Amino acid sequence: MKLIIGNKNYSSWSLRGWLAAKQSGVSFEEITVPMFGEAWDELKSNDGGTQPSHGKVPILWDEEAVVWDSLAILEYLADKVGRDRFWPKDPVARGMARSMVAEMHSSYQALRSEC
Ligand SMILES: N[C@@H](CCC(=O)N[C@@H](CS)C(=O)NCC(=O)O)C(=O)O
Repeated sequence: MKLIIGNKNYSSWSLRGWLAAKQSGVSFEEITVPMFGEAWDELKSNDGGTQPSHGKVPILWDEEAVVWDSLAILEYLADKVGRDRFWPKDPVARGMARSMVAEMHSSYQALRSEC
């Protein structure tokens, strides 16, 4: 398994994918790409197929599977190793956890851009 990420300090999306991969317990190769600036633009336009979707990180490769969104990565890994590693067992807590994740994933774009 191979995870392509940016700088974990500046890319919370990358951190989310990395945390999911760590939490899965599956060993993986971590590939950090330089983000932003000319090198990043060059990599995105000339990447040899590591950026399948939209030129963003994180991206998880697992054999023939490629998953390019942090929440999709978490769900892919939950399917792979067991959902109890990722989500609370209690249905009430699980509902709250899913709500928090969905809200974070779909919202706060302006705040994130500002920060
Ligand atoms: N919805 C995606 C968002 C990914 C995303 O926006 N990644 C940023 C990380 S800072 C990125 O790669 N930005 C680079 C760019 O837009 O050129 C996810 O959850 O993985």
